[in-house]
Amino acid sequence: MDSIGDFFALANKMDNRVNPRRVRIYNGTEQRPGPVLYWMHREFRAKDNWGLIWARQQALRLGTPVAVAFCLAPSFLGATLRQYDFLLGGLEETAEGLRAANIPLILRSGEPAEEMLRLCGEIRPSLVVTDFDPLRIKKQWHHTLLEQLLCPVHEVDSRNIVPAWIASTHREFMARTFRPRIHRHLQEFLEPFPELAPHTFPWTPPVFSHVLSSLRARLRVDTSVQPISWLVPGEAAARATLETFVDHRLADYPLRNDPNRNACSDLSPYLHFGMISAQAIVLEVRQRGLQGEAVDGFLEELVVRRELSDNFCLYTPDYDRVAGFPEWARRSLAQHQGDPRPYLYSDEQFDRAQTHDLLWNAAQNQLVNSGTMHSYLRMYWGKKILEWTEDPARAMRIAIHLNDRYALDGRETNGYTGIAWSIGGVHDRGWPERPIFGTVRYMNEAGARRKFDVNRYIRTWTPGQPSLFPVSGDL
Ligand code: FO1
Repeated sequence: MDSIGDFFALANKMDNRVNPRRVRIYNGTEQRPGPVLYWMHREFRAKDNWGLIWARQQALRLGTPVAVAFCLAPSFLGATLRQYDFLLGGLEETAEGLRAANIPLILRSGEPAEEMLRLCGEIRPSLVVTDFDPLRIKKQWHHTLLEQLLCPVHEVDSRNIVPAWIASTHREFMARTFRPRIHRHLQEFLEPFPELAPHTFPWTPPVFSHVLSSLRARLRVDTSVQPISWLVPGEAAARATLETFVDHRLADYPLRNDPNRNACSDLSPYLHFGMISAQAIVLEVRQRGLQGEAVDGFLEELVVRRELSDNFCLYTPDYDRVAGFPEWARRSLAQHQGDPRPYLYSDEQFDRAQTHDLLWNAAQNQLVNSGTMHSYLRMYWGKKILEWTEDPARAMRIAIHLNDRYALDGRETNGYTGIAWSIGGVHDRGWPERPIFGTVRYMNEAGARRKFDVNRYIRTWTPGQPSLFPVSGDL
């Protein structure tokens, strides 16, 4: 087999239920004997995982064993015990799902790309399959691997229904232009997942792996942000949350802009850690024959907006900086750089929810105490940080820091994109010009009061008030 075309022809010939257009091939197609290794670093699930299904199929074709590897990074973009606790809390279940398919989960710890190279030196794989992830740090991991690995590396997009490189070959500036691209490709890519059948060739190569309990002991992260207790991590809990949402809350989804109603899906942390597949969620909703405005709104968020976030981070290297804003917003914010700022707050005052604005403080308290924040309030919260800092660069730094530190779903393309929308008008249009914001959309409490009972939300999320929501620790 000497060409990519031959490779795909062969892949198509075998009972290939993974669309090869979900796979990007690096390091050629040269394959020596050896096991297949799937490095799982974005999609922490055994079920409905295209990268895993592809890796197993390649191992079947090669007649070799296949294993999955997870490497615990000593630190990861400011993640605290809260996020690591959730991630590790789901891993045991995934390990069980893999074991049932005769596929070991190899646990390592250290700098992930370096540690994966060490593992490859031990097992000498014929092929490494890895998760697509457009974040800068992941591109570095991927580059390190490609620099030193001799065997082919297959990158599989298991996050998006329509692979990011298929949905668009460039940065999209509005959901309006991106939406038709997604809908055009759904026919091809919104297909059911094959079951993960037990693998024929048992894993024999001797290889070192931590036991999961010892991984926790290896954490060197900030433990002052406590784990949350209101959401159970793992694939089964993710599916149960989906069932509950679809059965009882999807109908209320149009009310999602009311932070006092628990109308959100609570699926965002599971989607962030890949404990559930967005494609599986869409298939579930479709299978139930659910339709209407609520379903359309939910699917718009789950598919178009999330895949637009991957598009933004994939094609905008500065996705977490002012340089990533659209030109009109960057220019307008710069023109208003000198505008007087009636309020300016320090990092600590933001972190401790000590601003003059009770609504903003309540939103910050919800983030700190529950690890999540209602999507409407995330917009308000980000825009006020722009208003109360001396420049957009500092606003971006603070918003990203607080979101990554406290949110269960921080460090996610969706998060970076949402913050860039709030502060820098990404995927938004220009609005009537005003101080500080320029033509970036403005939001204020009066607008919030037209949407929901602000006083009730403030009571819920202000220390000392009887809280209606389950929170970890004291308010
Ligand atoms: N991915 C890893 O491969 N190893 C880690 O130790 C790790 C820690 C981690 C902590 C918090 C967090 O939000 C993400 C973390 N990730 C880790 C990456 C992560 O799974 C993905 O990058 C996200 O799911 C983004 O999709």
